[in-house]
Amino acid sequence: DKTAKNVAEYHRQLKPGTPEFDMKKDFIKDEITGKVKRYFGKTIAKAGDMEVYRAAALTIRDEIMEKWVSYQEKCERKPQKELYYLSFEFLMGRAMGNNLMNIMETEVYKSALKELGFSLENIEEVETDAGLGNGGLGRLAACFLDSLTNLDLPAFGCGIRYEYGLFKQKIVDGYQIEMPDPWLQSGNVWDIARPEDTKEVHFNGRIIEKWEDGHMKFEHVDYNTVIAEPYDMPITGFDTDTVNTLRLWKACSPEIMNMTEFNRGDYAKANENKDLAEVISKVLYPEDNHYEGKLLRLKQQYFFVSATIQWIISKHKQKNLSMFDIPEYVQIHINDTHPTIAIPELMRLLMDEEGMSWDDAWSIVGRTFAYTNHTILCEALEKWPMDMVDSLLPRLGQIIHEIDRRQRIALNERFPGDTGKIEYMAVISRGQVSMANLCLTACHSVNGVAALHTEILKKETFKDYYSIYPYKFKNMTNGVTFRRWLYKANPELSSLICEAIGDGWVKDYTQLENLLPFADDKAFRDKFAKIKLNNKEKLAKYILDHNGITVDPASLFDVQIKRLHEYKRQLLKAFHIIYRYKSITETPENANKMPETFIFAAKAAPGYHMAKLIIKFINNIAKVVNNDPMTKDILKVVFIENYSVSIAEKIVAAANLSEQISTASKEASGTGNMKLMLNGALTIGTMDGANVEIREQVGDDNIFIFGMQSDEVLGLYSTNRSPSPELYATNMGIKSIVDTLIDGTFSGDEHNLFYDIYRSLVQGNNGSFADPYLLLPDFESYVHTCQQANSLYKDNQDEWNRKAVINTAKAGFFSSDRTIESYNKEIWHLR
Ligand code: T68
Repeated sequence: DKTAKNVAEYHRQLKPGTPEFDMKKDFIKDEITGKVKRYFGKTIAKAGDMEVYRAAALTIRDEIMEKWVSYQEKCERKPQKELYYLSFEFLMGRAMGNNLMNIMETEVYKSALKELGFSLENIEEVETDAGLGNGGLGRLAACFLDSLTNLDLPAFGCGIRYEYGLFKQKIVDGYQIEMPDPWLQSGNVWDIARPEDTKEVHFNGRIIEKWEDGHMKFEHVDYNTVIAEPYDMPITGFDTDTVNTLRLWKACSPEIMNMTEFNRGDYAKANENKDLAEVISKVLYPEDNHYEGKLLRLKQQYFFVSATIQWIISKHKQKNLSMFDIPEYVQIHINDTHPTIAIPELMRLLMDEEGMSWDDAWSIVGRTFAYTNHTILCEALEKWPMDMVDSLLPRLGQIIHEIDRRQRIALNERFPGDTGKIEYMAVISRGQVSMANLCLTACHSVNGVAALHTEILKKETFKDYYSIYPYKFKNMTNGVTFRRWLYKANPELSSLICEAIGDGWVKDYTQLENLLPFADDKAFRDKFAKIKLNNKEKLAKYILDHNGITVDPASLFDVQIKRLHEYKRQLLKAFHIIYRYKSITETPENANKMPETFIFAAKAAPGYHMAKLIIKFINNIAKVVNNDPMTKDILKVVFIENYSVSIAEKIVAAANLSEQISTASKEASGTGNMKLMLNGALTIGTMDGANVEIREQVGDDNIFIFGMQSDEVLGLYSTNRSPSPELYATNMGIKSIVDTLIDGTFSGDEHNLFYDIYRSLVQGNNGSFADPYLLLPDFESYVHTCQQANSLYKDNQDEWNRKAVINTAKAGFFSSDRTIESYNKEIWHLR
């Protein structure tokens, strides 16, 4: 009986030592051996890891396909409301291990591969990460797909199938070098082309308006066509038959090549148009929390959004449902403003293709779309020049102008004569369209990603909109999937937790708190600590292999892993390391000699000068500190290159201290903070983003909080006077640290190497606010708090371990399952 339920039950019972296990193992061995032969023309004895990876992945895929097809059929039989999560980025990482975990066959594949002479661990390492995202925003989308599936909610992720993901980072002589990431080059086992769902996307051209049957008709002519080809990837859930879909669109040219040019012998010209179309899905923009009005980026946005909305409408029609019922069957979520152009695109299709009136279309749009904001940094707010929109997307330009016109009338009624406010809130102002304002106007829901962030949106960034539409604003604190970030990334700790409280927590995050009493159990704490040590030993080996640096697994592993951004303040951590270095070398008799390993991993946007300079600074500090005979056995500084999902999985399990030290108010939420807490790291952090809620969960005694609060920071900015130049001039401790930027301590002969960092801190660049991220005002409080953490680790490891267990036990709230439950309850109302 192969009903879906029985298949799941069967996998659950697949225990080593049973006849079912052995049968399954033999079946897997046959499948892999057969595939290696059929696809690669080799015997298993001659196959390499790559071939075995592909054969194993295809075998796993076959199993998933069965479930995927049944699930799709089930959804087609009984139409229900579905979610479309539109995101410019999906940072999925590796799929094989995650899928094996989800179908509960890790053990049987491990034995099968072992008997064939391969190790599952090595085979998993062969897979390239799907790195189609920059950082938090893209990884959040990936965690959400996992949770949607685990909660059995019908959902589609929709985005772009970039040919090149986020660049690979190499560190050469301390500098970041970017290399392309051709992740599809050796073929992607996990996605399936769906040519039958191909869509056309039209750019440029002009609109002809004409009266027909008493209606104005808008005809788009002289446009350029790009073909959107969808590729679907199955999204499996843990111990469930639900399999959702990630649909990524690839851009193709409608013409194979220009035959006239080809026949003339001009091969370059023959391919010109083709290349122009295909460049759209070529590469992911590598900037996070930063916006630049590049035409190609707008093309990318419209490309995937138009294809997606066309597809949603055609599916809706196939179900024989009325267009007026769209909001009852479809929710479209916009992950930050990048897919906002979906709003006028749905207006266009409803009016121009389906013949609806403006008011009807606007009402449907307003009940279908919801928007998440991920940042309050002004440099990240998207504003497109209206003339660029008008020329690239002439019909959408008209629609946006009309949205703006109508909204201005409404605003004028509400705030008569307040032109300043109206201009600030307008969809189009000063020749630019504000994507955030378009979302705030059109969507039925707007949310921030942590409590503090949502409050700032309501009180500052979007306060005028909040005054009109208070009911639209919601807080949805971020979360991470426990499957990938604990169960898979930290198998030893997971087993220990399962021994203590059973395995229900893997799917039901509320059960993790049952671990809390074990914080008071000495034997449990010792086991917990032993596992942390084992994980640190593994990471130490990785560091030795990749950086050639020996680190002591018994030292405190102090970890800061995230994108490199000035507001995240990796430089503040660097200053603390310099402080420690100076005290050991200058006053060795009084200095704290507790061994510490400082681990950084971070990519900087290729065009972000300051961020790249900070990477070089950290690497230069590492060189000095790691080799100075006075410090080399106490302090180690390690910069792990090419930070990515799969590298994060190795680091989180091994961290003792989690650095979450952004300038208060700047980090919308953070999610690395949650992954590290979940794995039993203590947080040292500011009252920023979700740190505030981590503190609420664990209590003041189980977290290290320091620095200015967000209202103090915002207050300081509003005075327009930076305290830092004076602090530098009057505080000798601070001065001596800052001066290492210019006195050659870490720059050898290149005297001016770090001058730009120095200037930005003590003078400001061209009269701007000096030290805009307030490192100097927070420095002493930070050093003091680092010392507290340090002393606790040195003097009372058992107490440290108790706090670590409490952190894991209290992480339940930060499961993305909780986040998705709350989105569903308050925004989407699926099922
Ligand atoms: C992050 N944002 C927030 N943006 O910085 C982080 N931006 O606090 C939050 O936890 C996370 O989102 C999830 O909510 C980003 O990651 C980007 O990557 C990005 C990409 C393109 C353009 C702008």
